[in-house]
Amino acid sequence: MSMENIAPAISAPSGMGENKPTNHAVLNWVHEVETLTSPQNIFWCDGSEAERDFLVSEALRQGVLLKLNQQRNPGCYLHRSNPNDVARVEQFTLICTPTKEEAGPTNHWTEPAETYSKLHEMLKGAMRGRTMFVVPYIMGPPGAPLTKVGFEITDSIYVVLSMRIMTRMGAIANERLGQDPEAEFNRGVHSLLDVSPDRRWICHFPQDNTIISVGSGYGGNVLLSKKCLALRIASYLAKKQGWLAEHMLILGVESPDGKKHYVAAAFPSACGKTNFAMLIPPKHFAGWKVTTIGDDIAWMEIRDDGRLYAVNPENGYFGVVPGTSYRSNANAMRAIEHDTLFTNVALTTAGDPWWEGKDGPPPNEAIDWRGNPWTPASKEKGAHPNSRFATPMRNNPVLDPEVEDPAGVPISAIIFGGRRSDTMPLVFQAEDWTHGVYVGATMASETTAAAIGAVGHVRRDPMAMLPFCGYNIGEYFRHWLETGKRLTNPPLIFHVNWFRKNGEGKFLWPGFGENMRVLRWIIDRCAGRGGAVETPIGEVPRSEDLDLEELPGVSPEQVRELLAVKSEEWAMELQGQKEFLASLGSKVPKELMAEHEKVANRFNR
Ligand code: OXD
Ligand code: MN
Repeated sequence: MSMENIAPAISAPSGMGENKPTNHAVLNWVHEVETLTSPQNIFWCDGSEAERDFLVSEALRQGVLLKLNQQRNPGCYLHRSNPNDVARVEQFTLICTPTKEEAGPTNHWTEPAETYSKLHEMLKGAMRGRTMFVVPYIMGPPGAPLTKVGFEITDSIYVVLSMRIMTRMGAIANERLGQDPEAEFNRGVHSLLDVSPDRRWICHFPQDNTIISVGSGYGGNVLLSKKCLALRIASYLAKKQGWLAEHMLILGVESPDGKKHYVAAAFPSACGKTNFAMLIPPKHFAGWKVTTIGDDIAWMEIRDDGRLYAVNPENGYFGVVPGTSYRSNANAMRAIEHDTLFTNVALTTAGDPWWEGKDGPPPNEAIDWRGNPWTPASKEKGAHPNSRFATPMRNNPVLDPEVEDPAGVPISAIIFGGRRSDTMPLVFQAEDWTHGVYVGATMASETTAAAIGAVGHVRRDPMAMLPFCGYNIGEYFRHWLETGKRLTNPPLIFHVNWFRKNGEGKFLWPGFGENMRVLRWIIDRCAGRGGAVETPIGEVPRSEDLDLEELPGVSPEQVRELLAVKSEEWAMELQGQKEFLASLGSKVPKELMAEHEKVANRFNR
């Protein structure tokens, strides 16, 4: 089969690309992949700056990266993906457990041996004329008990440069792994092949701690550390090893009296996790500080004090660009001013990146994400709706000082949330852990551009893990319930909705920094303060329980609407929740159906 070589081999200067690990299990596996894929050469990455500079220069030469205006955007580059390859592909994402039942009703499953053999067929000779990069990395703070080692083999320079931002990459991984050939590490193999949608598969083999991804160059499909390892494989390992791997941001909130709480929040893709994690409190909240531990993934375990502690396994943020502005997220804007890799944004004639929702007027002319001329009159968007930045977490001006703490940070509250035009109040608190698990298990959100498929229809997305749980979702709920039993000092559980609309389809809540008002109520509840009323769905603040001072443009009527629990809407919602749980089969814990009954009965009282 002939295939255009979209990733021609590079030749490294001597002394570079030679960071060969010494663990024999790694060497044997790399050798197997080499034999299969027949690359022209192997580049063993060390994560150094010299290596980055060399790879950037090669990527520029090959057109994989375009240089942005270096005066105004130092260290920033633009990558354009193949227009057929711009988001995660859930229908081609497979969980290959020995039985279909282990993957469960929410995953696409194929049989492992057969899948390996199909993938090996596709990978045969796939790296001919290409360089095979071996990327060693760790997920989690150095020295943390939860930290995991992974290796990604790839034929994409863009992947290497992105992994350098998103993970702690290089010698640190070889050191952590050591010499023991039995030591746990993740094997990730990625090849662009010819970036054809017909041969695009993202395959997970949880029992083998192995990922094989072919035919894509888009971040979520190919930065194997992130969705593939840190969520799908990690969720499986977490269940086996007694911890939690979750699609959650982690933030710290410090009140003016110096008391600090950490909260973890699960929202589906492209629902504002990065914005929430970097929230800037409004003026009215002078003295309050919000700091970021992570913007997408939390690994959490119980410590001796019976509390849940979280670390962010990642080292950078892979955020949605459109809509990011100094108004919506000034911290993100400052983070992406330098040393950032943009994918699929527009390019101005001055060499700046541009996207819909950026501050200021749109440029009179630009090149769109596909590389075509663009003006404000164009029908197409300048930047793809799922265009992304990859930026080191060190760029974040409000990075939490404890982000490297191997012990993690204690979690006071867990927040679930989604994009819902109706039904869901701005915030409510679950009765207890089990009810909270029910709230998370049945949460729903309107779909976004983060995955291929229709945008804007409500889908149930349990704990925001629907596309990311690496095993049977019923067992996953069971694991959450079991974890609750082991927590003597559990976090409180909340649900939020920033996206409720009025009858005219206008958002009722300003969101962004003003979400601080909700966060404050949550923290008050954790501290044993903060009023609420009992409703059938849980405890909801009255408007006087929220600090709404200096919030122009939100009328008392709007606040009532935001906090309303309407029984007509909830009759439908509860029906939907019940049907959803029922559709997930016999592994769903009976306790969750019992929670459903409890809520339904409270409406009937
Ligand atoms: C992401 C996603 O990229 O959830 O974080 O899709
Ligand atoms: Mn995500």
